[in-house]
Amino acid sequence: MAALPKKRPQEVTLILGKLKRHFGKTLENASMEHIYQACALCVRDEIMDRWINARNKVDKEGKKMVLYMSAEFLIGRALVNNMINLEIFDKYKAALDYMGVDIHQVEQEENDAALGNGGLGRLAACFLDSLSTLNLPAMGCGIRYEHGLFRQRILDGSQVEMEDNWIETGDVWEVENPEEEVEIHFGGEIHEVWTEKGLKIEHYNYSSVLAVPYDMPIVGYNTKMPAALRLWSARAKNNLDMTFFNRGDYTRAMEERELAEVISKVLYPEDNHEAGRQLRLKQFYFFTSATMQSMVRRHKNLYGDLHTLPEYVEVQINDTHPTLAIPELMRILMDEEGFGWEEAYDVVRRMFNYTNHTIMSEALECWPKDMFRLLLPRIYTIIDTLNEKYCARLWQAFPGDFEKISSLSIIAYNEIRMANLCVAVCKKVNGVSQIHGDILKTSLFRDNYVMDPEKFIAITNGITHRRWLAKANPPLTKLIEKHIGKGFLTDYKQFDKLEALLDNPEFMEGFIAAKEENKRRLAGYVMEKQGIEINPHAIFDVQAKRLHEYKRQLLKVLHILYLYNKITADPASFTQPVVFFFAAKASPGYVRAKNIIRLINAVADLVNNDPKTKDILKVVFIENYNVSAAEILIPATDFSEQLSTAGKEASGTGNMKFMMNGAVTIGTMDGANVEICERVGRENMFIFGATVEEINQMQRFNSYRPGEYYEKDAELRDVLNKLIDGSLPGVNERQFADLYHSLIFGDYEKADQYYLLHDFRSYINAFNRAVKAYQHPEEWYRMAAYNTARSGIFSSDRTIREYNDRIWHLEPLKG
Ligand code: CR1
Repeated sequence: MAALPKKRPQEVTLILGKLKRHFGKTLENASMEHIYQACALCVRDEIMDRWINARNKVDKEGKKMVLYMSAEFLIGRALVNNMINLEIFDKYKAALDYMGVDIHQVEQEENDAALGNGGLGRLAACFLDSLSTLNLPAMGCGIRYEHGLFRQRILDGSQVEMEDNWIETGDVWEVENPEEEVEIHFGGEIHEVWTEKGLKIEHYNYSSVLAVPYDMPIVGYNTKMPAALRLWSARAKNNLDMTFFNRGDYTRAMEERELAEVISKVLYPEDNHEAGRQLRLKQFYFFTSATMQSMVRRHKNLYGDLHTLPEYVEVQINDTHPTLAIPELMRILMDEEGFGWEEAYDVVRRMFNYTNHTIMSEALECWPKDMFRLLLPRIYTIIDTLNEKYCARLWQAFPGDFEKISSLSIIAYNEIRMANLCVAVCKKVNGVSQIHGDILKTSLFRDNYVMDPEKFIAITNGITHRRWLAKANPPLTKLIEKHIGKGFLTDYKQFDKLEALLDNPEFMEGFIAAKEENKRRLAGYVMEKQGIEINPHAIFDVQAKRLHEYKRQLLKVLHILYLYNKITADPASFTQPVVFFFAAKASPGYVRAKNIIRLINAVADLVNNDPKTKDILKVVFIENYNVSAAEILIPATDFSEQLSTAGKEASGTGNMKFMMNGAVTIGTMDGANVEICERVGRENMFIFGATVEEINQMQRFNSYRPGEYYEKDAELRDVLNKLIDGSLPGVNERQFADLYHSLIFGDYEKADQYYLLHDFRSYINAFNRAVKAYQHPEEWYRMAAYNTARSGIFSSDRTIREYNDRIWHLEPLKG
């Protein structure tokens, strides 16, 4: 049948109008980037009315709101996500089709807004989506880094970092609000002066930087209440110093500006690691001070009396990075608003809540006291007083126990410990999975828990199923909608309805077809971006996350070498084709992590080119893992690799994304894997490795001897020797000597700190069980679909509901 002449969709006129007015272009001479910009402007128009309306309502009705403060927001692309949430995707797709333009090509013009490192930043982004979808009044507060997380290239097998420029295509979503700028003060001296009203603190000789807010709308699904993401950008007070300019010293004339603006130039690329550098401290004070100042200004305008702040604002601190908001609000209330200490403290203690995301000691933020005092003299004295008063309380709880008091105090050994400050002041402290919450109570904050048991709670992380299912996995989403309708998009409990469909052949066929389509899409992506051909019928085994020793990408590498040894010795011993995908960025200063990337690529070279293995094993390192790559990788996955050493991964959120997209987990009893296991049962995932208790035991008795595994297990020994015997192509023999030594002997630290050799056999066993299960397609896909069906609870809508019920108590905005 000949296609009927299509009616011209109305959106065509809108897009063409933007092209003309904003860029002076017609469709014929517009670039793909122009078309992206034009579409984004159209979508923005659709958001603005709702956005303004919602904000006015919150103010008028005097609603309480949450400030979600975070140094990181890992947003990704906005265009298609916004279209889906506004339910206008189909219309725009039809309009672009009509114009002969592929919407997915348009989508790719947008650079990811990668203002975060990994799980912590992505969690913040998912939370904003859920807050908006649930119509809860919220604002995300962070830094407008000009350059987000570096782009990664792999050259000769090694990671090379390149500059990110998200703003080039991201600025279409932001609204600059220069009239709301505030001034931030660094350095200088403070003096106490007696006035008629008593003691007053004055701050002299400081240097000033301006903070200018840029607001970005965050559109939840079918929301009445788009949230705002407010990102602060640093600007100099004076663009040019005219004294120097007039003398002809143009470089000096520009200096102040350069020094000021460096504050919001670039995101620190460290995940789960604290660098303790001065610029980072500046960044944190910069955005926390700006946020507190603008919060106070708004409250005064709307309600007048600052004593009522806690009735209108909850502050959630995403890890310790925004902790300085606490002493900063004390400063504003006392030094600028005339509050006394107790009066100010009473406001502050009722507003702040802290989420802990890690127990890794290298990630717990501590600042050198002298550096801190020089940069933030007034904030220092406030923290000092907080510490004094807190120590007095500790003394009552643990009289005479100096050791305990000094371990709990905020300042000790010339360091300021941010986690202790948060625990001392905040009204709730939460872990991010049940097991992590328990570890906080029994180890990291054990003594605080004894003092304030009701303060400590656990709220398991979640992911927004709009981005991670509806956007990332169109074929599966369509299938689900066909069978249970669209209700699940705003009601995660409806995932449960899928369980009944596991016996429905039509649903199951659709499920398999969706997985196959997603695998072909990933194969196309890998071919296009990296020129690598992969077999879409192989098992897709994926480990995608930041590169960290505790996440144990190295364990996966050892396993691949094990399979390689097996197959080259006896080709009949393993015949199931598997593609092993790795996707990971390493912090540029983390030498061992970068060397693991080098190793992955060397192993890829080895197995992908050996005629004995190349049709069975394939190793693919996905370059530049980011939100957009994850959206393609995750829906195509069969085996979700979650291999962290038990007790180390606070939650993990990738694990939830994979599960929801019908991958089956191979994992340790760590973080949220434990809860995935509770949801699907041990028979629907592949658990391996030491448990937290077993590891604690080995640590307590100092009984772990990795060398013994090396000696007793000949296959393991053959694998480890491959690292240093010259088998790996393209590197010299010393390249991986450090990794080899760290596992068997250790040097500065203990050998094999992350228990790879301990868990090696147990892992192989779990992997083999998974392969066996995969070879029975009917049972396999049932298991995969069951994982999807049971994943609803990991929606961040559930998580946000819990934060709201247990901490914030906000009321949703109504129609
Ligand atoms: C944890 O390592 C967790 C995310 C989000 C990370 C990860 O297990 O899923 O936070 N922690 O809660 C982190 O980045 C600085 O700490």
